[in-house]
Amino acid sequence: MANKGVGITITQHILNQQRENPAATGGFTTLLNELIVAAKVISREVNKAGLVDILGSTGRTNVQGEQVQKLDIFANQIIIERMQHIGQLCCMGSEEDPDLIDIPSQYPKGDYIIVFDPLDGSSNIDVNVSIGTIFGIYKRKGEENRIDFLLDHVLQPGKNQVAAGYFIYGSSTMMVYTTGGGSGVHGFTLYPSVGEFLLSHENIQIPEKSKTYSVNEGNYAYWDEKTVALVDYLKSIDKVNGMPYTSRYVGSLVADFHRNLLKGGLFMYPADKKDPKKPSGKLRLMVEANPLAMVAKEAGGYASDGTGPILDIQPNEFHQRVPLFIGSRKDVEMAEEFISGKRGE
Ligand code: P6P
Repeated sequence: MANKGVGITITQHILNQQRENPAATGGFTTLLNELIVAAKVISREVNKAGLVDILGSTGRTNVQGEQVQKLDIFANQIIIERMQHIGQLCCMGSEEDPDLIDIPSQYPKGDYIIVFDPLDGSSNIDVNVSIGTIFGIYKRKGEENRIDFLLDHVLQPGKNQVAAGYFIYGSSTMMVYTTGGGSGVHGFTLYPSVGEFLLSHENIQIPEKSKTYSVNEGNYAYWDEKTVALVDYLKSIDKVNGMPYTSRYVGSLVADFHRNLLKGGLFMYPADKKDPKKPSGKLRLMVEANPLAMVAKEAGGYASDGTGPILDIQPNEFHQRVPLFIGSRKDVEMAEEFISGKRGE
């Protein structure tokens, strides 16, 4: 049997999407392709992290006050380096940087904005648990170029994203992304021998109801009574509604989200009283909740802050945190009923 082709590459898939958009200029294709180059480089470093001296922390802390792992810095720098020269961005926002990142003056600016968490779940690097890069892409709201005036263009509701997705560095490296508008959610697996992401999960649809919940129950004592009631219900015996659910929690958002996207599940990071400085929980609206909420919605799922759609939230600051309930649509709607007080078994 003659060797068949390599199947559909991510480059081919993006070009096909570009051809379906008469207004497309190719700029978006350039942006995604360079982001993919960054992810390939990050994947290579993550996969050899155990072999070279890039494990362990740098002793620094990031804007979130978290210990920064060397790979965090590396991933952040690689993405910035790959993005800044393409002439498609007016600025960038990273979970690792307190302020917006400008485009160096030697490069032209463009109409897009990319926000990203360069290496989410980095505390799992040393124990070989899957980690990921999360990204969301917006268009600026006008011709403004000066970084001092671009924050207003960045702080847009997640429903304005023109694309969103993630890379997961695990037993294999995958890219999952959507360009919204019913275009679907598609997954690509990196074939190291080819050096390309090949289509492996076309048009991913998340089951509308699941039997799995993901939450860090170590925070139980810090939750409010509505969150306690929800989680207690998920663990109760209610055969009619499929309870108790099984519990799966990796502690790496991309790993937990990806499992639930493919198999169904309810991921939660509720508000808690653990840290008075973080009353809305740990996860960030712009670089974690919004991109994954777009993916979830396009795959038939849903994402809520417990009272309404994540994608409708008007951000007030770039690093703001938000309670997150995301995954199978009916499960998230049930969580909303508990958190909004409409229901409390
Ligand atoms: P906790 C990893 O540090 C992260 O930002 C997400 O990837 C993950 O979902 C969450 O924190 C885990 O937080 O408090 O359960 O350890």
